[in-house]
Amino acid sequence: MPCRAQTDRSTEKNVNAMSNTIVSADVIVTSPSRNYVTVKVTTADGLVGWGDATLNGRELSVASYLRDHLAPALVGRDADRIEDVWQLFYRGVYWRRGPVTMAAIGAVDTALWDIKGKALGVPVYQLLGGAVREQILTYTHATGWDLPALCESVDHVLARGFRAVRVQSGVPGLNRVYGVTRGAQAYEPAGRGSGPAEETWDTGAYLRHAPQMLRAIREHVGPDIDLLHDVHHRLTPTEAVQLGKAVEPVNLFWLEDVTPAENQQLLRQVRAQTSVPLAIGEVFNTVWDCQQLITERLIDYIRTAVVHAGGISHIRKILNLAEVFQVKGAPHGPSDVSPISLSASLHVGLSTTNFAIQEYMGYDPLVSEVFRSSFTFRDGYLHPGDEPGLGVTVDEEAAARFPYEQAYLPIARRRDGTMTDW
Ligand code: GCO
Ligand code: MG
Repeated sequence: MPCRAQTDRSTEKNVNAMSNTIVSADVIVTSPSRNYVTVKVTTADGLVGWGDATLNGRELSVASYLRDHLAPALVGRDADRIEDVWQLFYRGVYWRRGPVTMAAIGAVDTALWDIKGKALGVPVYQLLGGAVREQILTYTHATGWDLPALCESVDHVLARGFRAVRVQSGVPGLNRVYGVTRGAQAYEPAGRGSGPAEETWDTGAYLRHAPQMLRAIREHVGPDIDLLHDVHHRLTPTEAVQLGKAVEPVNLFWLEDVTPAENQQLLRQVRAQTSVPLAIGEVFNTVWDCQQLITERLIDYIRTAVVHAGGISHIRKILNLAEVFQVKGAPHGPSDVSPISLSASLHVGLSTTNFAIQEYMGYDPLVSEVFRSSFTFRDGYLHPGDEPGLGVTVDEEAAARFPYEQAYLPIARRRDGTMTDW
């Protein structure tokens, strides 16, 4: 027998044979008020799918990962094989997980779901099993440097129809605080420029202030409004217990990111000692990052987002695991998650039983010049709309008018200069 390589023609890719063959995957980086990274996947018969790959402060790394590594391997593949493409980019790379990789995979996955919806003429939530609810409960942010400003901001949010509101305020003695603006403008943490802004952090000052602020806001809104608060990874488990106990009477919807969650077993202490509901997970990228928190029920809400946790396919796996343990989904939805990702989250939310609430920070008006979205907001609830696919299109000419601008998230130091978690 000749020792010669044989070509099995039946497994060769035939680009022209299938109309759903991917013919291009392009990356668009645009900055209508803030940076967004978008992937555009096109099939041979002209269907276009959009995916969000925005990783705040590290946008270009994901753009490069997509352009240099995923796009060339995507061309020629069958757009119908969403799960297989996901596995290809997850397992086939050997170097797994991490925010850059998973945002890039997530964008491709989202774009392929968009294409499948368009190919079949149905909204993506129909492909995910159909609606299990009529609309999706949502919360937005209220922010005020002092209590009167915060109360005013809360009133404004309630007047817009929200029934759930995240409240963040300034801390006496600190100049800048996560989630808080000094004026009426929306909070945007990423600062344009060539390096990160520095903030000073003082845990004692925060712990003295936060419980009274939350008590005052509960008094202001009465018992029927859902109140949430984001600690943004700042406390040790012991400090988290102190805060949790102090705010139990406020009856919060949740306390978010009380500790940096790398050491997940440390959350056991917090769970054992306070009944305050906990939400964690916006910086997680895979089901393996959430596994312990979910299976030990160390949290009540898992916060992973479509964009940062491997797309629609993977967030469904996370939420399905969470359902078994009575943990609910509550995806991250700041302005640095683009309307594509928000819309994808709404399709998941409409069709997933244990989906509790969607964060909806809203967008600068310039964002809607680039992203045309069909989702609607009414009386505190969102709906993704019924357009085939995800219901978001990108105006590429408008996107080109807003070139990328370098931007960084801030960093935080304690009063003695030590770097701490922002
Ligand atoms: C939230 C988040 C955000 C993040 C931001 C970082 O709960 O909405 O904590 O505000 O800080 O997305 O890019
Ligand atoms: Mg948060």
